[in-house]
Amino acid sequence: MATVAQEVKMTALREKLAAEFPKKATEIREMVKQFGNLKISEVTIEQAYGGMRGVKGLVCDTSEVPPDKGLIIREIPVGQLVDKTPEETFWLLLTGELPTKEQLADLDKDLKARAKVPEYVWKVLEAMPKDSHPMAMFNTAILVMEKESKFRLHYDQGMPKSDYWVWTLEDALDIIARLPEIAAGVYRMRFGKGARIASDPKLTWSENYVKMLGLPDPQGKFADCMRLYLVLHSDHESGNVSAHTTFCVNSALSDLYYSLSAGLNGLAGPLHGLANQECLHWILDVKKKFGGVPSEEQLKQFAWETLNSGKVVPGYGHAVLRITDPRFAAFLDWGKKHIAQDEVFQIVERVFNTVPGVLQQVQKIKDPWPNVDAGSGALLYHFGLTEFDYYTVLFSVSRALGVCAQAVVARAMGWPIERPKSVTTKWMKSQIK
Ligand code: NMX
Ligand code: MLT
Repeated sequence: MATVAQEVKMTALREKLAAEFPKKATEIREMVKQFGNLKISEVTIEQAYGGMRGVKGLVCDTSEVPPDKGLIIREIPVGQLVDKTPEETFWLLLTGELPTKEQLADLDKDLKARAKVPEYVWKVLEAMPKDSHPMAMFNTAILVMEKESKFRLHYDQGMPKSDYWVWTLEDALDIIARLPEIAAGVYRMRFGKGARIASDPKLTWSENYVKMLGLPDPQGKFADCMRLYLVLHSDHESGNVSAHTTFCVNSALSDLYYSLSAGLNGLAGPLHGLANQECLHWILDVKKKFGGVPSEEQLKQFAWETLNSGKVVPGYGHAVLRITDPRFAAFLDWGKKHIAQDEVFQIVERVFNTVPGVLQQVQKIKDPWPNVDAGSGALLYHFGLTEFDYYTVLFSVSRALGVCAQAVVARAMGWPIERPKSVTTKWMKSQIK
């Protein structure tokens, strides 16, 4: 069998990781050996039945989400990353540092060399029912490419455990490089937008995604909005459904094609990533009902109507956060700068000024503040991306950066298959007695 050194080109990214990962793995091994018995969390009956909320039982080094601060990627608050590109963010997630100009250029070149989507992917998508959800199409495309997995190929050939991360990184780069073309292809196919548009080698990863979507963008503002969008959604530590599912499936050494598509199937749920499409629906319902931007009083009433009909107000609340999500704040800032006169955006602003006051009156709601999904749809809508069903695909393209980085780190650290212990309700009762 050929060695990794013979088979894989030594890019700047792999060189950096190859230098860092062994040190980090040794450091963690030593810590576990010395302090492995130290307690870091306890679990109550309420937590066991309540979605494990607040239980510290996972490790994620790519990012953290303190409830009173929001997303911090490798010690940089997300609010300080709003001028970065998704590629820079991916490098940061993996290595803990922002790339130099040369390192970034090397990553850009590497991604471009891997970007071609196999022809059979389009055939599979074309064979799907015309009214398939774009998320079902997108995730099918990722899964159908599983035969390309270099991790599986080398696992079957008996690669040593020390090579797991290298082939996971190879799969991650192959997948990430192709996601813009796949996502844009799904958009054009699903919504009858005409033939696919070719990428342009002179553009960046996210600029190409925008180009291939084919929406008019004469001043490049939509491209800038998407750059920000793809940075903001990239990671949110590892307890959220999409990250945790990807991590769990990957821990069985299912390759990234299997594990990423599994994680993104979780993102397709309305309590997770699909909330962005639900949220814009809610905002447009407001606009329709009141014929434009409503008064705060009208909005309060509308929010109560939603709550009293047993529905959630989409885009508000969070399992971890207890403040306005800094990702929402970043979108709001961007919108104020670029599309302040847009009516839909103005409704988003008014909702932000009104709805938390309503939700604060509902005792059971722990976080009345907006999350990442509360404002993004209004920006997309402004630029003519009006097909709500597609919004979670955009979230997926971005989330792939974080969950793929998490998988590479996990394989480099040699973490085992995930297998927490479950108990029965009878056992719970026996503890009470
Ligand atoms: N509107 C109405 N009810 C809410 C809301 C809301 N925005 N947020 C929480 N609640 C309810 C929640 O349904 C639960 O009710 P019940 O006990 O009857 O089931 C109760 O308040 C307690 O929930 P929390 O402990 O505050 O929240 P939890 O951690 O369980 O759930 C979310 C977090 C995000 C799922 C929840 O706040 C929600 O459903 N929000 C609206 C949907 C949304 O915006 N999701 C996107 C999350 C971000 N993302 O991109 O993934
Ligand atoms: C996310 O970005 O994954 C969401 O905010 C949900 C979460 O963190 O639980």
